[in-house]
Amino acid sequence: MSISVCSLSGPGTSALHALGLAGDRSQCESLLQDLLSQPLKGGATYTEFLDAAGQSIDDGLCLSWPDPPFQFVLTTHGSPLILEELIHRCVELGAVHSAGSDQIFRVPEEAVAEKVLGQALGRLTEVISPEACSFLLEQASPSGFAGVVEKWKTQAPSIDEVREVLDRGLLGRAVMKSSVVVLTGVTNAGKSTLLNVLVGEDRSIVTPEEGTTRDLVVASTQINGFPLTLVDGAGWRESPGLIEEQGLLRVKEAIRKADLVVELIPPARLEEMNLEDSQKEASSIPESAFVFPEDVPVIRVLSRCDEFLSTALPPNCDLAISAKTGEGLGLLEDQILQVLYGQATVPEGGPYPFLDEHVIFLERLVSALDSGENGQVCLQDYLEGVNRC
Ligand SMILES: Nc1nc2c(ncn2[C@@H]2O[C@H](COP(=O)(O)OP(=O)(O)O)[C@@H](O)[C@H]2O)c(=O)[nH]1
Ligand SMILES: [Mg+2]
Repeated sequence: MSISVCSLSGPGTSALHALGLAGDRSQCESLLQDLLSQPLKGGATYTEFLDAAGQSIDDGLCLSWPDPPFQFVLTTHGSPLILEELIHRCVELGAVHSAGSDQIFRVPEEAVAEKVLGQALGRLTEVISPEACSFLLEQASPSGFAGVVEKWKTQAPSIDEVREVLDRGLLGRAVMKSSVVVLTGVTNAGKSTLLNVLVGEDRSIVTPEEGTTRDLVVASTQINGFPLTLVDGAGWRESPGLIEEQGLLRVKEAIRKADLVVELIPPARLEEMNLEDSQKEASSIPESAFVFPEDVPVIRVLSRCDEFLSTALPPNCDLAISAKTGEGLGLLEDQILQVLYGQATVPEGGPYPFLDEHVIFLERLVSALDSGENGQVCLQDYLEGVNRC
């Protein structure tokens, strides 16, 4: 019998799994007579899939498939175990398990580079915003990164053209990879409240008691389509307890690795900072607590601004927010993206390398072109996964 069965879906759990039956149509139909509890109907048959003992493996659809190489596509619930059992049953009934990941949706003739196309479509399941989905779909299209790579296969690019695409790498990768933003400030500055608001759920405990947060709280969110990892931890204060001191060490370590620090300065702290030096000595937190590494950008924010009596922004703050009323939060979000990426919206229009390996490939291509080659070897090596140039 010349029937092959293969999984059309990725590994692991998902909403649905699909497998394809390819080969001679009448042979496929006779296999299905044993596999399905229902007789085949025209386009789609809702049915149980039966094992050798006639027990149901799962229920799902058997679709008569219009395009070769498949004759039929079976959909099941999303467990990899069901998929495995169904493939096993098809093999019992005479099919050959083909491990090849045949594409269910074939790429059109004017196809874009399949490698990049696959990377873009494959990552659709990972992103959590509509903006990032649109971005990936565009990168998979002829006008996206997949498209330029395809074009370069037949028309050698100029070095300037490659450099121009390479320059877009920071923004493109930002859509796929979280930057780490650490929230810092004195105790009760409102760090945990802000984290909860930005994430949209209560991840960090909030109380009026100083020293509430001790361990680091790490939470994922997205702003305007850019994924971000937010880190909240212990706040600075005079004579912290033993556990808090440990917590502060963790905050310092997190700051060292951060892409950005958002320092919250509540009105009470502002007053303290405005005291004369001689008055400060008695009670204040050491200034050294607020020294950040030079290479980590800092946004200084007046927090709890609903409690601030003046309307003028203090000179040492970039903006004012209230996590309670929501004032200034949109501005803060935009500012975070501006500082990290130079713009607050996911890029649209044109090719953007979106993986680290794209940037490495483009850097190699630039140096190949720079040394007088036409770049085809480098391009081919990248597309075939060879690590030579
Ligand atoms: N009025 C006002 N209170 C706030 C605001 N943000 C936080 N708080 C309150 O300040 C206290 C400390 O907040 P918390 O988020 O735990 O501060 P943290 O120690 O910096 O994490 C809590 O009672 C919060 O309800 C704000 O924007 N306005
Ligand atoms: Mg806290």
